[in-house]
Amino acid sequence: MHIRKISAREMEMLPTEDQVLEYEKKGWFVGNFLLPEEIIDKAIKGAKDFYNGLRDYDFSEFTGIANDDLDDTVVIRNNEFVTLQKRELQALGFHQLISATAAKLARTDEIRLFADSLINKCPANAKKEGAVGWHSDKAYWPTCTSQNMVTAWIPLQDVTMDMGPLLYIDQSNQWKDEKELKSFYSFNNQDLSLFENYLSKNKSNHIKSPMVLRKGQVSFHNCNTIHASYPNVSNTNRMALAMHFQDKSNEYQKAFKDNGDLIVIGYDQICEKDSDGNPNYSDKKLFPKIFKF
Ligand SMILES: O=C(O)CCC(=O)C(=O)O
Repeated sequence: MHIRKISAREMEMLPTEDQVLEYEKKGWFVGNFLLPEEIIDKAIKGAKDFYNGLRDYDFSEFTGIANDDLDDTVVIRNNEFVTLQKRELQALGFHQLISATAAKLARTDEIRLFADSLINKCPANAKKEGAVGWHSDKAYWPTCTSQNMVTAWIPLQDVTMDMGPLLYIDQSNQWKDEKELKSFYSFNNQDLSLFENYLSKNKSNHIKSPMVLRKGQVSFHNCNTIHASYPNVSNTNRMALAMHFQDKSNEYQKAFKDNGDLIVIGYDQICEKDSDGNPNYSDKKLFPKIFKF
């Protein structure tokens, strides 16, 4: 894959040292740039074509990854590795300003893809479903050695409060060793109040920050930052592309369940294996290098 060098003008839009320090404290950051509208409009068309079954690149192994079909009864549609399937989504997700910002925040000089997720949150149904449950991304990736992986959340339209914006808990990246919290995590859990009651009792000063963003803005979060989103109670779809990035140092490590079983995450099932038979998180096909300073 050809990696375009970042221009001097783009360099000026990357986070400053003070902003990186603030991100390390708070766990999230909104980029200093606004993406060109044209790239997002093309990505919207690409997403619609993707939902209609069109693909630009071969990607045929879906074991263990989200690959939802259009289903009128389900309010959230989640599809992973769409940037390796559709050209316009790749142009957006691999945009240099996004990956360079992630590199700065992770204090690395190289970024590899780890996964991506195209999420279409339709207007909530009568049961008011459509929440994304509280979780940290790292809780899903115990097989990663890095604590500095970064997710970029790229809305494909303005996101207002009624559309169920991504919601961060400030400084929750610093709670990464509190095992009790993990029992609440689940992307698919529709009941956000259970964890919120826990927070009221145990973290009474916590601050929730909703990502009410304009089209073109991008928010970034550390893999340990706890986040969720409420149902979309507006009348329009809320579409977003989440890009999960590895810093250069990230490698596979063996991780085990409480009962001693080996944890195998979805991506482990479809990536290349190293000479010991372990997942290779530098697999050039599934986890391509997309940025280098
Ligand atoms: O779009 C959402 O509501 C969820 C996104 C998410 O979980 C993520 O960006 O890590």
